[in-house]
Amino acid sequence: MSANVLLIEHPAPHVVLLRINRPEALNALNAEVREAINTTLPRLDADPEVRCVVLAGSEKSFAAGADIKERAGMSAVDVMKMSTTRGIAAFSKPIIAAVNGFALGGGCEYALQCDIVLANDRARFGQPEIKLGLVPGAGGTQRLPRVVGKHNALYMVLTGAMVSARDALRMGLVCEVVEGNCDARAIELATQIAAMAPLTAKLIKEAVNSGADMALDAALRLETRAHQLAFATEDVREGIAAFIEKRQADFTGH
Ligand code: CO8
Repeated sequence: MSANVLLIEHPAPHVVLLRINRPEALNALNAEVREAINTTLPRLDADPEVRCVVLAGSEKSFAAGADIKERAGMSAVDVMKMSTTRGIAAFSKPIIAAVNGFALGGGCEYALQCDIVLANDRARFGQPEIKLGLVPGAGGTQRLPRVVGKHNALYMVLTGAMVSARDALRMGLVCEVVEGNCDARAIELATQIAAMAPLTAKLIKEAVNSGADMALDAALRLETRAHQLAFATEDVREGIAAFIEKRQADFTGH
């Protein structure tokens, strides 16, 4: 595996920025990129110094989907043997997608697997698989409707049309649209999140993500347990003491 298809940057304390780096192919997600993401994220998950991750691409493209040239001629068995995309969805810490330019097919699905999605004003989101005769394979028929609703999702997956950043914002696929380039804003948000109590951030993320797949009653019980568990951390003492003493909390992750 060549080292540079996924650049690892450290733009702020406790923040790691992963940059997909195949600009010549609009950051198409070939096996090398997918493998790099799938092996790097578990390492960052286990590193207590890392509290928040930004996933970004290049100026023109976040990721233009699976590498179509690599998939040409593949059999169903070849596709079954390929590594899956659990990497992002299984990451337990907050992860922000900074989408500049294209987020298509697997690229849109990678953004959907992140917790917060920012876009620049030139971003284009789409699930063009149908134009290739393909069914989306990393959440386009499942996560997308849960985020934007059935009708917006079916519009995207059945037409393959690209939607603008503004339309993505309207649909709830994106939280914020930034003029120019959204990397700096993503790093700013990540820095803000990295200053919070990291174990609490994980509990909150788990409650939101796991709870979304449960009946409300069970999900509320999950939230109650997470709420109670947070009281076992030293960071809760620190957060409450900092409030009473009118100072900034210094969370240590304990
Ligand atoms: N795969 C391979 N190469 C690509 C891809 C891609 N997905 N997208 C762009 N490229 C390459 C082009 O072939 C071209 O290379 P070259 O110069 O060697 O010919 C280079 O990137 C630049 O692309 P264009 O010249 O086409 O640039 P344009 O600005 O004219 O067009 C588009 C940009 C509209 C984004 C266009 O490139 C395009 O339509 N790309 C394909 C988008 C697409 O269909 N994506 C879906 C792929 S299928 C998929 O994602 C299934 C997901 C299953 C799960 C996977 C989990 C990872």
